[in-house]
Amino acid sequence: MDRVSPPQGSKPPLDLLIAAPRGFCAGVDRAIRIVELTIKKLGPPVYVRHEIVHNKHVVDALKAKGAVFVEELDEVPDGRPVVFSAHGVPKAVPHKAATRGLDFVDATCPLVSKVHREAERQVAADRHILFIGHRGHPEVIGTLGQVPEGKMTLVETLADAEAIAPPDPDRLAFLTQTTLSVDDTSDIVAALRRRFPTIEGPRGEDICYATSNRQAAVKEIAPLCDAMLVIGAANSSNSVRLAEVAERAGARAKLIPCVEALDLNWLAGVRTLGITAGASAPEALVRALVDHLKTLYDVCEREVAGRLETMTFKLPRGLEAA
Ligand code: 10G
Ligand code: SF4
Repeated sequence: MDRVSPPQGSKPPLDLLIAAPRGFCAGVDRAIRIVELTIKKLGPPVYVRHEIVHNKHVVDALKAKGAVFVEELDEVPDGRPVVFSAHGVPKAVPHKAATRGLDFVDATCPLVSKVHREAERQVAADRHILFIGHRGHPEVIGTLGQVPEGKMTLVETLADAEAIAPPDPDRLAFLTQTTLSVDDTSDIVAALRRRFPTIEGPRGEDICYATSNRQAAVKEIAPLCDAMLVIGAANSSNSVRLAEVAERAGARAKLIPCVEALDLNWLAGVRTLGITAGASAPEALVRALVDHLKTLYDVCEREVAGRLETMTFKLPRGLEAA
């Protein structure tokens, strides 16, 4: 959809190229719905282990509806329900919740759960797993925690892939975090396949449709822009990757959580500005940014449509009719 704003007098001109797809993915949509429906079904407070998705605005909106966010299960009182975040959790977490008799709902994205099941399958087939991801990220902690200790080794960089010395080089598999840089991951996978020709793994990697579509959309518009703004949180892996992709594609780029964090000096000399949003950033934040820019500039706004997204995920059983 193309939208052109009328000229607005003496304000300086600013062309906006707004990437599509951007913002919420199907896994984020589903995770937020799960918290809302659990509150509706069981009443507040409903505890959520870790930010349901990495966005303060989403978290605050759910807090207002009766969600209480904690980092560890120990902070959940007996008798109250708990939702696990979209990023997934180590196996020990639902196990501990069950031992305590807690009512828990798993909001792990089905595409992350798919990687979890593949990890189990590869270990059952006696393969050691090389897991490509960023140390300390909750999705990485969750996936590492699907198999017994010592069965999976984290590979963070191309240098790691070149240096790693696995126990049996002929019984290997690789898996990846879902929100990585498509280009960096492809280099790492190529190095692993070159060094370990019998390694098993997905055809490309486990980067999800939403991550790769948002990166592709940024690659389309960044070369046409003087600068690019990415709406998303600093702890949002997929959002951080979007700013990196924009920089590499030739646009000065900045990740900001919301319009209030925008430093107007940063826009000095910018005639064409690209805008996108990470998979956990609500569209309202994009609209607030565009609306603010319209008060300062004579804005000509155009959405540049990339790959069409139609993905939706089913809700967990018991919540569909809540
Ligand atoms: O990009 P990350 O993994 O940091 O998460 P997010 O909450 O910012 O976005 C949604 C993506 C996930 C839930 C990870 S699969
Ligand atoms: Fe699922 Fe991808 Fe969204 Fe993560 S970014 S929640 S894997 S759809």
